[in-house]
Amino acid sequence: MKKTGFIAIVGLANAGKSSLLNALIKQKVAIVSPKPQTTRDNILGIWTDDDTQMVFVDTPGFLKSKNALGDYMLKNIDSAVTDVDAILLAIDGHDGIDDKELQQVEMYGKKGLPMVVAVTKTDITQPEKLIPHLAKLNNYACISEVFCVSAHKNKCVQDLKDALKKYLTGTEMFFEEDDVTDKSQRYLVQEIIREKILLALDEEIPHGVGIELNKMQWNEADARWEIDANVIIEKQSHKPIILGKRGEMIKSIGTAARQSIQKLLEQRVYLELWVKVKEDWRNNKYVMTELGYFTK
Ligand SMILES: Nc1nc2c(ncn2[C@@H]2O[C@H](COP(=O)(O)OP(=O)(O)OP(=O)(O)O)[C@@H](O)[C@H]2O)c(=O)[nH]1
Ligand SMILES: [Mg+2]
Repeated sequence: MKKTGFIAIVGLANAGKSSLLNALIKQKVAIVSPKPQTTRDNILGIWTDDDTQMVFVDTPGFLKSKNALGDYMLKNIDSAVTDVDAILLAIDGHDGIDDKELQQVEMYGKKGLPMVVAVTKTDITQPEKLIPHLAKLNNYACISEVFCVSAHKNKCVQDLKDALKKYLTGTEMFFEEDDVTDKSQRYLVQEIIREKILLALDEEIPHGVGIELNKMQWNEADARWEIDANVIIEKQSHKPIILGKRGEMIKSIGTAARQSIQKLLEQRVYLELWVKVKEDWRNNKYVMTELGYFTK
């Protein structure tokens, strides 16, 4: 009989949660970028082996909400930390562990669930600087264990996974053996396009970007996927920036996205992107719903 269960990965924006999720399940299901608030929805990453099925719930980073999309993201975090067997709190250790991180420990500690802390990005952290910060975590009885990990260098990720097994409380499989996520291919394609925009453009613009898939069709004659998507932006003034001089910016975003989508689908891809303005959509529940950010 397998041990099975759910583990929520939570933490501040940019803490390295999605990178850790991908490292834990050895597959890229969640997009990653240096910009805070990259993840908007809860994404399941599923790991199944001979004796376990661990379902990790990657969540949006904890930040103050500024609009309806922010409210939606916070609701996602709340819903992730109920009905799980354990909480995996990601703390970016490379700048030290201070009040804002310790507030997270206190906040999630109140949930009364086993809590494991993953101190992330240790490949870029100087150990002698980290040690006094780690000592602060000893004061919290709500922390069951602490692991210093690096998703990039795959350091201690397996140890962390082994340790998490003991918190699983289920015995029934929740997903098929070969499932790696609950998200559809369409969702993953949209996210890849958003990731390339996050990587290509400055701070403000990507936060106001949503992706709408108009078409995703297999063309048998040409043996390729044909994908057509709208890149929704929230301000007219962002349009020339995202298009770039002679359309070069959107073209290079399209090329990067196409290459990643080809890897995902393991087939040739033809991708067309259209930039559309929907003013202030992050406060418009109708547009948000259209883009897949369901609000209730
Ligand atoms: N050096 C190093 N950088 C990392 C590591 N893990 C994540 N990062 C970087 O940290 C940044 C944020 O990573 P994400 O995984 O997107 O962080 P997140 O917590 O999911 O962020 P949000 O979804 O915005 O809350 C990216 O630039 C990653 O490449 C790591 O192990 N080492
Ligand atoms: Mg993330």
